[in-house]
Amino acid sequence: MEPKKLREVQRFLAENNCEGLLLVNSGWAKRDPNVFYVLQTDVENGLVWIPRRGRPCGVIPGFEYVRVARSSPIPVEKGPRNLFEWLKRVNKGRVAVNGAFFSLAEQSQLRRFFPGVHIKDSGDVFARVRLVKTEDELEKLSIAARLTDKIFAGFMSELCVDITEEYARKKLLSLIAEQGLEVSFDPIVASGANAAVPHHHADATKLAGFTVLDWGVKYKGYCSDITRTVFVGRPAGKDRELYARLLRVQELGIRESCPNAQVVDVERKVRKNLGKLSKFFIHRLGHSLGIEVHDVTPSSPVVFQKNMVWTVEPGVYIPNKLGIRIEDDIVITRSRARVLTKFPKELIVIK
Ligand SMILES: [Mn+2]
Repeated sequence: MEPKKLREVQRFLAENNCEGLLLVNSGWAKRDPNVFYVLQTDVENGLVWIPRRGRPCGVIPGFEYVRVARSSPIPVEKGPRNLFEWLKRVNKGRVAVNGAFFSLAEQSQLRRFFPGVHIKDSGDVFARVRLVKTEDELEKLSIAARLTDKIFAGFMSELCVDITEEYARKKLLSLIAEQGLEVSFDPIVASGANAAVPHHHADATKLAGFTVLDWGVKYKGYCSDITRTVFVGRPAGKDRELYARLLRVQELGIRESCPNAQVVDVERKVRKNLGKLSKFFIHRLGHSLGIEVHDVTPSSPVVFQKNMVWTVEPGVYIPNKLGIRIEDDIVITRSRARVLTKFPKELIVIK
């Protein structure tokens, strides 16, 4: 954890009179991304303890200890059978936890060792810390984007008429695996009327008409997220116009994303420019990007700042008819937005 980020967490602990902040992973299905953020590796089970003063520490079960200790940027210790017992050494009564990932079952385990413990929700602390990326994170995110561009070029050349969404999705998955990468989420391939459903699950539908391809990879735990919409078949003039309109608006969204701009204001401008089509734009303009593909953000309105990484992804979804979405990943610099995903955006027609 960068010293500046650590200080931000510790300031919260001091202000709230907590001994420290406890993060818990218990099982692959219940992992707090903040544990990855601190340890920079995935553990099935483990604790992270961030004391009010001093360095954070990882508490890892014996069988995982050697692997984690080798790569962790913070000191780690081999934990006892019940990891919570380790806390006896450090905790005196008031603990902050990440309420979004700390279960009632964990709460009762904690109370077994500390009957009178006072538990405080850390709320937005990590959301604020993770919002602005470090140089190291920016490098990983831009490599993820670069790899995405490269894979997309290969994927496009595999697309043709007469294949199904599911076939295209599997092809993409194999191209990602060939690069030794993992997906940042299950790729979306949505064609024709299916594309009107933003999170459509690929099925046996043959590609025809506007086809939304929305996917991303993880590089060292850091995500990319890109969407291009291609046309399979022969687009009519009005299809090309609709696509061009959305592309202009997407580029406007990128231009308007600069330091001190409110995210909601950028979205408002995009909607205004979509005019009557804005009623078919049924989701947010974008989201933060980091170790989660929809990275956690504070509950208060976000103002763009230098080194934030965001997506810009307006879409038009006409129910039972068509869907188009164009998405890039951007990083906010001192004066503007720099685009990380560089795959071309002119309408690709597949015949
Ligand atoms: Mn996205």
